[in-house]
Amino acid sequence: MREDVFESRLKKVKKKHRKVINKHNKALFSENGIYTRYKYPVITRNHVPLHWRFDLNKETNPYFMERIGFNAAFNAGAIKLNGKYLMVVRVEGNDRKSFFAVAESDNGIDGFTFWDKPIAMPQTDNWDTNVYDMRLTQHDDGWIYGVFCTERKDPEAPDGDTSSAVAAAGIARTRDLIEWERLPDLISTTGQQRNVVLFPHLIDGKYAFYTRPQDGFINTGKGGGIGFGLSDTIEKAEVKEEVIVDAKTYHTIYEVKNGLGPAPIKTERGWLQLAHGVRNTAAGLRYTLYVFMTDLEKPWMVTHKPNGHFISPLKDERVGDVSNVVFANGWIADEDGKVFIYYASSDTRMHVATTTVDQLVDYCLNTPADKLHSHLSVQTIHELIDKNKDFMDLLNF
Ligand code: M1P
Repeated sequence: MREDVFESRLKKVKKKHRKVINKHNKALFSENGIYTRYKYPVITRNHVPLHWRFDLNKETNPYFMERIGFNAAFNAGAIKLNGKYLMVVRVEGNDRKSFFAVAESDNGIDGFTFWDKPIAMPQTDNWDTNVYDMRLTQHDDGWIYGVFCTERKDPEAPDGDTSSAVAAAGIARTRDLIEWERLPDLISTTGQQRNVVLFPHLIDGKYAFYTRPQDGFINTGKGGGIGFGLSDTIEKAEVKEEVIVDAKTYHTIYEVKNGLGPAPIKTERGWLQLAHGVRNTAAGLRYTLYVFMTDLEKPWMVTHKPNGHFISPLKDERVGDVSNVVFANGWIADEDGKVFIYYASSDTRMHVATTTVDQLVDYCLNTPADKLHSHLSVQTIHELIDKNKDFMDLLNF
């Protein structure tokens, strides 16, 4: 009897898993023409390898029950290495601890499979309680850096407060995403840090970080938005001064807070930047993605900023562990100019959207900016209508 249970469950679980991994993705028609969404998520918790979940020994697991459960697979950093599209995924166990694991695909849009084991991240003297949202940077110094959020219980929390936490930027480096060297966390004088991204080049001989200073763990408080600062060294990184690159702003999609996504993509016109913006609603916080461009020489100066969101949660993406959220900390620009944007929906699963560097540059240069008032939004629409007046025949059927 027991033998039957083990074997039949193993067979069914294997079949289901294979179906998930082998699912062919399908490009959807792009209504906005800016990027293409895909039908299926690229990574979900169902992609987690079976040997991470099940004890495969019939003697010790006669009912073939799951021993370790996984809740979500999201907020992945991304990089192309040796011709493979790689995501460093935030995998979250049922125990609410997240960790990093590499998933690989040949074409960037389907067939993502996890490497054999999750990353064993070395610890500093102050152990991480939880780690997440790694941004990968292929730096000029030859290392691949992973900058991520390390979260620990707030040592100042009053007795009985088992929730207050402190967020800081953890830093580790690698050449192959397998062996990692852990460096001390970023020291910043502006409070807690999340969404920290290492810029790929030295500036004035210093390491440069995009930051997101915040007074508290959830609320950014006086932390004004996406910041930028320099550090003399990476081995003991410290940002003594931060300038605000992109401020949170009243009645925009980044009214409550914002944070940079992946390391920027260099183009002839400037650095392409992908970020998330957060606003409050009666249904809770809403996270959307936006794109802007910064100056080539002064990557802390915004040169072009299209209005509103670039990607917002749609259909199934809207529901998950933390609903109404899209978040991105990974993208890959191929040699031919194709861009793969890896975004997570509702803190649950990973998706891809594809576009090109040219399209993103065009989007930045030619999408009107947010003029921050309804009547000015109407004025912008009127301008487009006027510009179109000699071309209206094109809309006839
Ligand atoms: O739950 C939505 C996101 O919330 C945080 O982002 P931020 O620091 O900008 O508020 C992060 O915990 C992120 O992982 C999460 O997806």
